[in-house]
Amino acid sequence: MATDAMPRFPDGFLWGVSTSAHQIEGAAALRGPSVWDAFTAEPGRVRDGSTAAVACDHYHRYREDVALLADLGVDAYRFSVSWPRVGSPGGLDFYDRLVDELCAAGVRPVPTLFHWDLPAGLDWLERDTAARFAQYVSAVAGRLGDRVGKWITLNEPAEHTLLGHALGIHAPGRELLFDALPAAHHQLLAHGLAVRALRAEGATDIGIANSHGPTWPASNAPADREAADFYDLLLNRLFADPLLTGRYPEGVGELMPGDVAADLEVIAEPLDWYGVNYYAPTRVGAPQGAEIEFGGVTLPAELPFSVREIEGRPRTDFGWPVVPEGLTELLTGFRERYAGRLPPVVITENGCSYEGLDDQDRIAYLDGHVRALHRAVEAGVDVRGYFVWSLLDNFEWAEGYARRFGLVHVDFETLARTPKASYGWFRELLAEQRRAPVG
Ligand code: IFM
Repeated sequence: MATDAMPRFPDGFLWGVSTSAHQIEGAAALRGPSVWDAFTAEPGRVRDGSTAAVACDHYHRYREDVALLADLGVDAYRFSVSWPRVGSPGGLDFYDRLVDELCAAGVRPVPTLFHWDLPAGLDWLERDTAARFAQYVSAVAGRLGDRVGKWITLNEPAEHTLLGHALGIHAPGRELLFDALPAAHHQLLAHGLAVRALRAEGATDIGIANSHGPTWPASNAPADREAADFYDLLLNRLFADPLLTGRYPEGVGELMPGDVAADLEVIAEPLDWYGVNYYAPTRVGAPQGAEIEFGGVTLPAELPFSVREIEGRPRTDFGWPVVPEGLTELLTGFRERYAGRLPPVVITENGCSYEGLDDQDRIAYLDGHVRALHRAVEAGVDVRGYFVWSLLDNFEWAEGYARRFGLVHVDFETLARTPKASYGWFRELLAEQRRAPVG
C-alpha cells in the first residue's frame, strides 16, 4: 500500500458509504414479498442456502448503524428504499425514521429507489412496470422530499438485466439471453419516468447508479477485439448511451419493444449527475465454445464472447482482480466518449470482499482506488463524490453471507457490529481531507 499522503479532493467533495435494503434490512415479515424472496426460497439458488429474512436486521438496528455512520464521519449515506416495504401498510414510516435519524446525525440521506428487490408479481419484461415505478417514486418523494435532496433512481440495471433476466443467476432467475433486452429497456424507461416524477415533486439533484468497467480485449486478434467490443456494448454503452445521448448503440434500438424513439426522449431526461459503480475491468475474447466459470458465475457456451482471467493482479476473496487504474481509464474514457454530455460523476459504489477484522487488503484496495480516482480528477474529469460499498457485511445476493464487503463486520449469529481496520482507515482519510491544507 502507498504510504504517501492522500492527495486532496476538491472542496465540497461528497464522501459516503452505500448499502441496499434487501441486503441489510431483514424484517421480511414487515414488508410485502419481492422477487428475491421467491428466488432464495428455491433450493440451490443461493450458495450457502441463506435468505435475507433477517440479514443485518438494520430495520430494527438502524439507530446503531446511523451512529456508526456519524462516528465514521461520512458526509452522506446511500441506502435503498424497498418498494415491497413501501407497498405495505406503514412501510414508508421506516424511511421517515431513518431519514430523521440521519439528518439529526448530520449525514445526508441519498436514497436509491430501486436496488433489485422488485415487488413479487411485477416483472421488468412488462412495460407497465415502468409506470408503476414512477407512481411509487412519487409517493416516496412526496413523503421524504422535505429532507432528502439527492436521489438515485436505479441501481445497476445492467447487472439486474444480465444476472437476473439473461443468465438466471439472480432473481427473478430467467435465462433469456438476448431476449432479456426488454427488461433493460423498461428499467431505463422507468428511470426516465422517475426523473420526471421526482422533478414534479421538486427534486433538483438526481442521478442513477450504473455499473461500468473498462473492457480489455484478450488480444489484438480481430475476433477478440470484436468480442470485447460487443461485451463493452452490453455492459457500458447499452445503458450509458441512451441516458447521455438519447440513442441506443447501433443495432440495439431495433431489438427493443414499444415506441423506442418516444421512450428515448423520456430516458434521456437530463441528469444532475451520473453515478458509476466500479469494481474491476473485464478481459474479453472470442467465444471458446464452452461454459466459463467466472467470478462465481457460470457463463453459458453460446455467448458471442468469453470472459478471460486478468493475470498478475491481486484478487479479492470473490476472485475479482484488483485494478485501481481501471477506474482512471474508465472515467477519462467516459469523458472523451460523452464529451459535452457527461454531467458531474459520483462514484456510487467501489469496494471488495475480504475476510477478517484486520482487513489490510481492503485498505490497500480502497487506498489504490481513491488515488486512481484522484488521477481522474487531475485529468479533468468532474468527479463530485465517492461512496464505499459497503457500510456493513451483508447478504451478497446469490453468494449469501459468504462475501464480506463491509467496513463493519457483522456477526450473523448475534448481529453484533464490529468496525474493521478499514473503517478506521476511512475515518482517518475523511478527517485528513477536511483538515485545512498547511501553508
Ligand atoms: O452487493 C452488490 C451491490 O448490491 C450491487 N453492486 C455490486 C455489489 C457487490 O457485488
